[in-house]
Amino acid sequence: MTDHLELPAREWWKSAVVYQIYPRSFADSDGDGIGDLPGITGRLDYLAALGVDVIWLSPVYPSPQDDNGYDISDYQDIDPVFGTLADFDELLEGVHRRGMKLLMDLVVNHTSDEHPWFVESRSSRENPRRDWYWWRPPRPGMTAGDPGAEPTNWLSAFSGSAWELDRDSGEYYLHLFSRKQPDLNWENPEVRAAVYAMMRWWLDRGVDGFRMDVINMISKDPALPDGHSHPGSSPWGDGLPHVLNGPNIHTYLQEMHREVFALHSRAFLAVGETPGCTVEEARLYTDPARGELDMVFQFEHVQVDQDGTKWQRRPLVLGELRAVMNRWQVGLADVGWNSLYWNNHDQPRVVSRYGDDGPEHRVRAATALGTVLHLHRGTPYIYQGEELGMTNAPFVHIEDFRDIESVNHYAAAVAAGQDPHAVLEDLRAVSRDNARTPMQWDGGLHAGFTTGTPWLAVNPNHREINAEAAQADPGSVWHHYRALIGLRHTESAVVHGDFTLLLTEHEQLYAFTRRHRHTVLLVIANLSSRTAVADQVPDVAAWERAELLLSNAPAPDAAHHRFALRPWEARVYRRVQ
Ligand code: TEU
Repeated sequence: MTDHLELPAREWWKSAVVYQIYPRSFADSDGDGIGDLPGITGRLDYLAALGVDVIWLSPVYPSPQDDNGYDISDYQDIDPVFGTLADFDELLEGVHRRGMKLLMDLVVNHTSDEHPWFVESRSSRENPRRDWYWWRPPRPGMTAGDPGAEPTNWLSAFSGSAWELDRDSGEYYLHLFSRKQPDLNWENPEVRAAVYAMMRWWLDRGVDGFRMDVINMISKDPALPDGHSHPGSSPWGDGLPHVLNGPNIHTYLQEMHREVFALHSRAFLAVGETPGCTVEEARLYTDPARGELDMVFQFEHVQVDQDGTKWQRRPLVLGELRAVMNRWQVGLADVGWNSLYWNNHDQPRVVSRYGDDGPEHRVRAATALGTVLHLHRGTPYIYQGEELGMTNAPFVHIEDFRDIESVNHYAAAVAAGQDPHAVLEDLRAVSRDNARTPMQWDGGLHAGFTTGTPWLAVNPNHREINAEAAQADPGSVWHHYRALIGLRHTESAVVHGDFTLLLTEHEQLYAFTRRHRHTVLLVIANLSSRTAVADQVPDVAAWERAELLLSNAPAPDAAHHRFALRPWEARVYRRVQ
């Protein structure tokens, strides 16, 4: 980070760009077809050349891999498939030596069912760790195992009931995700103390903070009430209102801050993944005076193309996306801080989802979307391959998918009578596996990801879309992302500037200004595959004469009589007033 941006040390992350690595798919060093820590270490110079400041590492802890590592069986070691703690220490040293920081993925809403804590908890009703998880008897008047005997009518995120019967004890345990991911009971102070001790252990090892998995789910409504029935999927009910942003969430986060982060002089980064979080709640989570989180991942902007669940797809309406992004910019303008993302390991590739991934427009669309995102106020997160304009994958059969969420949804939807072809279409569009195909390093065998058989098929378009080709091409998405990162490190208006949305009704253009002291930036992008006229921009004549700071297309030819942008063209102008 550059101190001329005048940031207090504890807010270093306001001028940082974070790069998310999904280790399983990033770089394989030992030929087993699965990415690993030495593979990441071997690619640190690539990340340093891109210019990112922070690496967020998706889980590499010991895990049965039921949910690709988000089911943890030991919080203080490394799964052998990814390497060893010595490999981790070598990676961390390499990250720090290059002036970067590293965040671990903290998954403490739930453990694996193979974690010793759960193994003990399920061993008997009298076990001292029984209350470390959510155990409940069958619904009153019903027999364990009978349909509907589950303690609540909640659906899990991965299909089926959120309760699993343990026949030995005749009780059910709660799992908001897979049945191999039992939810920890954060009401129990012993659970909280154990989590905090583990967090301190990683900070003492030198990590620089955490991305906190579904952290706003750790406080549940202790009454565990039934949810309102899902339209068309009864008898199941929606448990989310009873597990999101629960009654003790702020108490727990403030306690975590006191028991973990406040004990160190270093400035860390704590970013919470908070599905279902509103702007109002984010103001509470990220208000620095409250000592909770530095920023959150909200989900509203990655749900504007959905009608209810992610499988109920509808076309993107630019105005809706723009309105959501604006609401979050305005809502956190005076307190708190935004995270900025389009992609992660759970979301389809944005150039396929909100852009145009055809050969004619893919590069422009990817760089236009990147420009819009990175010029907002907040901390941008780049997901591996986004900087290459990687696209969704051409999955064909259900056997091509690996993600538990997708595989379970297909089985449940087809069993419920849905057309398998239609369900496959939904998977092709929004399956999390779209984000998890191996990183495309070069145009050779398996895209240079592995010398073995990749755990998930490499996208065949790696022959054209790969890091080697992108770094050699000044007009690539990679070089544009590098320029965006550089702008954040040098232009104080990108970090500190206010945000004013323009052209709020335009169907193609996304435009806004960022103003800081005497500098004003105009960001304008044509997020469509047709030319767009932009002469309604206020003070357009002055902007036409302004300095063109960054663009994803050759300078507009002088013949242009009007302020028009070509398909997927994005520009950043600067004026000093
Ligand atoms: O995701 C939580 C979450 O909200 C996701 O279930 C998301 O809604 C869904 O994947 C959209 O399709 C976190 C992790 O990012 C995810 O990979 C894990 O599967 C999940 O928690 C359980 O740990």
